[in-house]
Amino acid sequence: MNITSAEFFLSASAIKGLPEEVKPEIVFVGRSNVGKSSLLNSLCVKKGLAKTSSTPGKTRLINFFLINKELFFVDLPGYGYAHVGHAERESWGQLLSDYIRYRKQISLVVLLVDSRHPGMDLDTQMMEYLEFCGRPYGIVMTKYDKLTQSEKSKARKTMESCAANAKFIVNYSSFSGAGRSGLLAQLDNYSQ
Ligand SMILES: Nc1nc2c(ncn2[C@@H]2O[C@H](COP(=O)(O)OP(=O)(O)O)[C@@H](O)[C@H]2O)c(=O)[nH]1
Ligand SMILES: [Mg+2]
Repeated sequence: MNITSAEFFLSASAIKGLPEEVKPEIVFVGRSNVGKSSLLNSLCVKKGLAKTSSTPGKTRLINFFLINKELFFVDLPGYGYAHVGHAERESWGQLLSDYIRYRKQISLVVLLVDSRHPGMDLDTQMMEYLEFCGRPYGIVMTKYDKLTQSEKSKARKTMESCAANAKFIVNYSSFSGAGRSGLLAQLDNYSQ
């Protein structure tokens, strides 16, 4: 897909505040600080669309961005920050787990995983939860520019073995834009 317009639509702090418009929703989820806001800004080529921060755990809202006036990109709260040892469902937050489970308009979940740490417990648990909910999902390996050549192939192999049911795995750098066109091509399949 080609992104011609991207605008902030609304933030919701509870299920009842979600948009009433029925449009396909492509959802972005991952640990806090994984690079989600940077990825959204880089995908939409719009600095400051999603706020980026080096302080993890600050965003507790579901943010909706209207793309090409016809679908939403949805920025979910990051998980894994101040994880206090409750059931994993609770550690992700009720809002996040309910939204993923019950929101009818979701066409795809994009799970962001830090390239330097593939196969972390919370990410693996999120994949299990997505499968339990019957959600199609793809993986984006973020901050790929931080890896050496040998780390890249190793990380990729680890990810392929623990994400066997993912629709795709894309290596991404928001700094260089590497992976952007590959990811947009994948999203095309879920945008209507
Ligand atoms: N090297 C590198 N750093 C990144 C990349 N994407 C994000 N970061 C850094 O990672 C930190 C967290 O990014 P942010 O987008 O706010 O993460 P979020 O919490 O998942 O939304 C920031 O310091 C970013 O500058 C990337 O592709 N490469
Ligand atoms: Mg963010």
